[in-house]
Amino acid sequence: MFKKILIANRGEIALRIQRACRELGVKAVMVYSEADREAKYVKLAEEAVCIGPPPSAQSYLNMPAIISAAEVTDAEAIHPGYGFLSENADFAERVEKSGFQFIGPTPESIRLMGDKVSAKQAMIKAGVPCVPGSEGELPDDPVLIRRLAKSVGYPVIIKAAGGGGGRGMRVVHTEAALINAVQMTKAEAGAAFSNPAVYLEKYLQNPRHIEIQILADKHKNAVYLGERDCSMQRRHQKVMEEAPATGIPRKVIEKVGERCVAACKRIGYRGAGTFEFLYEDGEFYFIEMNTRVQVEHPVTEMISGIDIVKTQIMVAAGEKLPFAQRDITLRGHAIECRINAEDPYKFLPSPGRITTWHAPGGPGVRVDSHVYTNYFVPPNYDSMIGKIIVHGDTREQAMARMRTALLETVVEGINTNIALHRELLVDAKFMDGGTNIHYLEEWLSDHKR
Ligand code: MV4
Repeated sequence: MFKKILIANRGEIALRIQRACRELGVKAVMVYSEADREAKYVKLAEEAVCIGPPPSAQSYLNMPAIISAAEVTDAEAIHPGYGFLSENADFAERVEKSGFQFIGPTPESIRLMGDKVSAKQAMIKAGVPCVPGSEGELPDDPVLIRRLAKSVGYPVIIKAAGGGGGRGMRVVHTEAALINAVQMTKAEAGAAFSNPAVYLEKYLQNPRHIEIQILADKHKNAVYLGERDCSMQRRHQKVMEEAPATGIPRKVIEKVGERCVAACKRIGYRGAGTFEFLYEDGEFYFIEMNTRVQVEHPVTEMISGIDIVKTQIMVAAGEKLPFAQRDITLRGHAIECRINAEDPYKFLPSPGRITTWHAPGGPGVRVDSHVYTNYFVPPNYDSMIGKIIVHGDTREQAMARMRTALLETVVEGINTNIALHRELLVDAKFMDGGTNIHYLEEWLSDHKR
């Protein structure tokens, strides 16, 4: 095992990784920007290094500053968390060239999955079900594009190879709009991602967003830890996640989970990863893979009893996965509410000083947050200030526990989206389960104020 690792992130995930290090007996070096100097996880760290001024570009995205911090503190490995440099293949490469272990997959795997065209091609080869569409990048010939779209059937969606997470895509409903949409998407993709390549898929109109969590080691072992339903989202920002997904037969999950594991083995994937799928009419369709730990990983930890962050560190150190697929049993139901410093209905960021922070507790309640009374939420970063995660024997019990947890939570001094969560947890359709990716946005437009 490593003696010391550097945590190249901030906020709740920096604290989450620090906790995993303490449990493993690994020393953790925190890095922080000038905006995060007073954060408790920085103060409580055995070692911390300032890597620059508040803007991310000069701190949490500053590769030389982060690698220098690892050098001066004699860290052996770097954990990137999520966001920032976590899915930057060039960073992973520079980390390894500098002699450190990147806690995550190889730069080649990150690159393969970062290009959505090569990711999809790899998945097709590995037998993972994908959305029908172009086999690779779209050709230039309008005749070929029209022929393809017609054979797939309208509506279709044009997506940038360099996009992902909702960036660089356009839905097309008619042949008349097709070629212009392709041109526009290519131009935007060229400007935004320096890669004008686009691909085409059938547009699924009412899918759910279901993702499969996997863990893999350096010895060709891989497992899946079931699924998460992340359909409750607004503008590609997830709001609430849960596991298991209501109404999807276990046999169907097992089949797609086994496909994901096979894909991991085929591409030599290692570390934690998530296969994102759209699920419609009983079928799974792969859309993207995330090559990092995700915000919503605690939902899976709660139903599996497996510490995903600890496992990431263990497999990066070369250890074998300490469990096989048959050892993994999923129990009960978990729900996560992301707590954001924002106006609950206008969604404008609400940074500033938290004058009261009272966290919930009780059976099956977990709070992953770095904030505290008198903490100042800096305006420079993402507005998420923490997550409340609950576990119960059933979905009903989990929802009841979440209602209690949200009732107990007190945040004063800034606005948060807690009121939105409270309303969603008594919404009849949400309570029935199985709502799709459009449900929250439709609900918001029906509940305008
Ligand atoms: C789609 C789709 C429908 N059909 N692809 C959006 C984010 C990116 N990961 C892929 N996205 C979508 N791809 C096909 N073929 C609908 C979406 C989509 C979406 C997906 C997951 C979660 C929320 C979403 C919100 C709008 C659109």
